[in-house]
Order: sequence, then structure tokens, then C-alpha cells
Amino acid sequence: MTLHSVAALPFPYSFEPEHTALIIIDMQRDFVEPGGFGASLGNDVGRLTAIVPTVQRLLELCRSHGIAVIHTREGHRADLGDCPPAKRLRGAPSLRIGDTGPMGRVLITGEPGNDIVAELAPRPGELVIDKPGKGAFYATPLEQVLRARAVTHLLFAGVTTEVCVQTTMREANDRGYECLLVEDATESYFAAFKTATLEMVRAQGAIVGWTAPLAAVEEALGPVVV
Ligand code: TIU
Repeated sequence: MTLHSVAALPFPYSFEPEHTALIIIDMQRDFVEPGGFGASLGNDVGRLTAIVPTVQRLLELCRSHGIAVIHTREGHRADLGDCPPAKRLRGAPSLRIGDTGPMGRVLITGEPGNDIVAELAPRPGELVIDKPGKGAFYATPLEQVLRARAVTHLLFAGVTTEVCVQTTMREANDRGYECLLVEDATESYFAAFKTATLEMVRAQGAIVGWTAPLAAVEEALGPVVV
């Protein structure tokens, strides 16, 4: 067992790779590419596309150090049986969940838009959690899987910072996990919301968890092992 220490805020974050998982939240075409759910809500997806190379570096680093990798996808059943009307009917999006757009039916499991972007495609053996909500613990087996693998520490990346990433971090924090959000491997459609989320996560002595740039995680783990 090797304990690694990351130069994080508000103070150093220590973890053992054997008891740590990387959770990559919702790096799906539906959020990152034009024509998907994120764009249908009126968002400019360019800010999210820009982090794909950084998330890829983090993914390769974790894979090479034997850290378990878990991918999540937000999506609903084709019959919308797990999509509350409150979620589908809210606001006036250009396409609603279940409508057909350029990448298939919006936010429906199995449709092209629901796929994780090619650069971050899961490898065999990596867990993929399909989730109907913003948080990855709600209505999924995530907690059971983490307990079975004796995971105590979670590294977070993905989109969007203040919606699915923050919700999942808060769910994890309440379940006793030590959580680190990798600052440049997460993004929001709104720059100010990302900044605020990073600040509120680490405020009050890491009330939700820690934050650190990818470079600090790379420094803690050492180079990618090939
Ligand atoms: N709209 C938005 O910012 N996010 C979502 O709807 N889902 C996720 O964050 N994955």
C-alpha cells in the first residue's frame, strides 16, 4: 500500500490507489457535442468539449496506476418510465427528453447521443453506471459496487460541475467517501458556476471535499506507467 499526497485545497489530500476510484461523470455526446441535451437547453457546448483532452490524461493516469475507473451516463429508458414528468416538461427546451434530434432520441439510453465521447470510451472491465438523475447514487448500484471493492476515496471529473458532478460529490460525501474534484477535468456551461462550485466544495475545511488541478494529481502519482 502506498499513500499518495496531492497538493490540494484546502489542505493536502491523501489516498491509496487500491482504495480509490475515478468517477467520470456524464462525458456524453448529449452534453459535450452540438445537437444533444445540453445544447437543447440553450447552452454553448464548446466550454465542455475543451476539457476532453484533460479528462483523457486523467483517465490514462488512473488506468496506469491501477485506480478503478467508473463512468456514468445520464439517460432514461426508451419508454421514459424512469423520467419524472417534472424533469421532461420543465422550461421550453428546443428538444425535450425523448424527442428525436441529430444524435437520436435526446437523453435516452442506447441512443448515439447517450454514448460517452470516443476519446473517453470505457474499456472492458470499467464500470458504466446509467443513471436517471443528476446524482450517480440515486437509483443506481454505485454505493454497493464501491463497498464491494473497499473503495474509500473518490476522484471526480466530468460535467457539469455544478449539476451532476456536485450532486454526486455531495451524495458521496454524505456516505463517508473522501472526495477530490479535479479542477481542470470538470466544466460548466457557466464559468461563474464552476468557480463558485470549486469554492463551496472546499470551503469550511473541505465541507464537501478537496479540489486540485490535474498537474497536482500527476505529481502525487508519478508518471503514467507504460
Ligand atoms: N444541464 C446541466 O448543466 N447538466 C445536466 O443536465 N446534467 C449533467 O450535469 N450531467
